[in-house]
Amino acid sequence: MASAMSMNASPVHPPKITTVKALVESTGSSSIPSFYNFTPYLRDEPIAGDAPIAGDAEDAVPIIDISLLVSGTPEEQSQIIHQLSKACSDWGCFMVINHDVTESLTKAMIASFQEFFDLPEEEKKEYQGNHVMDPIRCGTVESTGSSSIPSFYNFTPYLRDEPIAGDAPIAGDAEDAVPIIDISLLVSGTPEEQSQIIHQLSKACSDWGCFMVINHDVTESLTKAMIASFQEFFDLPEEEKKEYQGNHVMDPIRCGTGFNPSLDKANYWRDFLKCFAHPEFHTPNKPAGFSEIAREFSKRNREVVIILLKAISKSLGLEESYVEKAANFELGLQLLAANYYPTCPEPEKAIGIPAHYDHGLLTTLVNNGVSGLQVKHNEKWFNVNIPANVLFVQVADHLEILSNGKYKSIAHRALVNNKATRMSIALAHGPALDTIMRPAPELVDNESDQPAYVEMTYRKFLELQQTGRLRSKFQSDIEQSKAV
Ligand SMILES: O=C(O)CCC(=O)C(=O)O
Repeated sequence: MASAMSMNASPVHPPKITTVKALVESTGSSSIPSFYNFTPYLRDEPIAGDAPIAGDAEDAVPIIDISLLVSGTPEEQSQIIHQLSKACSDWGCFMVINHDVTESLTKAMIASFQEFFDLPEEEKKEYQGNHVMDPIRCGTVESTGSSSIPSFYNFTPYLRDEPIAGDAPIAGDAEDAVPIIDISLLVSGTPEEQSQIIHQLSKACSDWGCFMVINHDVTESLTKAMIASFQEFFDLPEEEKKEYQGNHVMDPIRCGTGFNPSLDKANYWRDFLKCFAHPEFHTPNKPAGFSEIAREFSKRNREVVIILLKAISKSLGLEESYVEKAANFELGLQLLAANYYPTCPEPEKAIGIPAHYDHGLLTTLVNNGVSGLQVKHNEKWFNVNIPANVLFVQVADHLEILSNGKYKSIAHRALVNNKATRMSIALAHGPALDTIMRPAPELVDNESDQPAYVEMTYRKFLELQQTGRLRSKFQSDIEQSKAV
């Protein structure tokens, strides 16, 4: 959803593949990705570019008329037997004509296989097999049951420069756990309860940059329906999803693979669908019912965020609607993004999304019960297991800017696994695109009078981020800005 943390090496542009079929259908490129390049390894003989076509030239592949073997005269039969002998000894192959495998049957077989290859990946998975003796076996680049991944998915040499905290504490279990905010007390608690939650929020935002929200109005059944709808979308045939492929951060509907395609140095083990949900609502018109569920899900999440932004304003010592007004939140950009991480045969080498910060004010996130999210806290990665009925909320860059660094956006990443497909749904709640965002003057240190961040519109921020022109955390490379 945002840019990677450190991108120093010069970018390579790996191909974006899900399957060979998807690769061929999606790139239409006239060359093949280098790791499909077979020549350096095994092809030690040149191909005769203009070799004769069977049946055209003297040296042609022999043709055997099998009907003469069945019902020809004895002379014809022995002539064919002689041709067969020559074909087998001279060529090792031949064409058979006038047989009983009818053209219509062959065409029907090809069409049926085509239909099989066009089935959603999920359905084909049922037939995946590893062993030569499996009676049915279907496979692709990533589903051959192979124990390794294509090299372009190998993330390790590029970006994973920090070890994963293998035995990091699980949120809610340990002392250092991600804070839990009971939002119902902000809405209908006593004044004491409200100020207690505001205090907890302040601590959560400044100590962690993330928290779990409980007792909110995004019901479990709505979340489940949203996850199921996204699953249906990802299961659509590649052809149908292609309609929504987009490259630009301002495309209101964008489906693709990877993280930031123009900057990615390795393939990321993640497909995504992103839709603008506010101020204008956009979603694909399939699968059936998707749009209605997405609208309700986005609206309910937005309501939660409005309650949180009011409390956060107060926690910063500002009046209740300060953040909403400063960000012109009424016209704020809300981005609904679903991430799809298939099982990965070498999860230790690949990554779903590299470490990054989100760009909005707050991000709300749920997943399908499969873990993979990690947040960075006190220089360690923590696994975040999001229980059903809980919204995981992350402080994003524009709350950091607005609070002049009092609250910092949180670094996070998504790991993959070899057991189960993971899906997460993130909603980025940002300022209005053309509103200039800057630190609240009330929060700028009067003595030094130094805002810690440059001012710019949210639109410009997104464009700079998309093109890799935000230096360090999010300081513009273009403007001569102040230090972060
Ligand atoms: O899948 C996740 O849990 C993280 C998703 C994420 O970081 C993003 O969408 O920006």
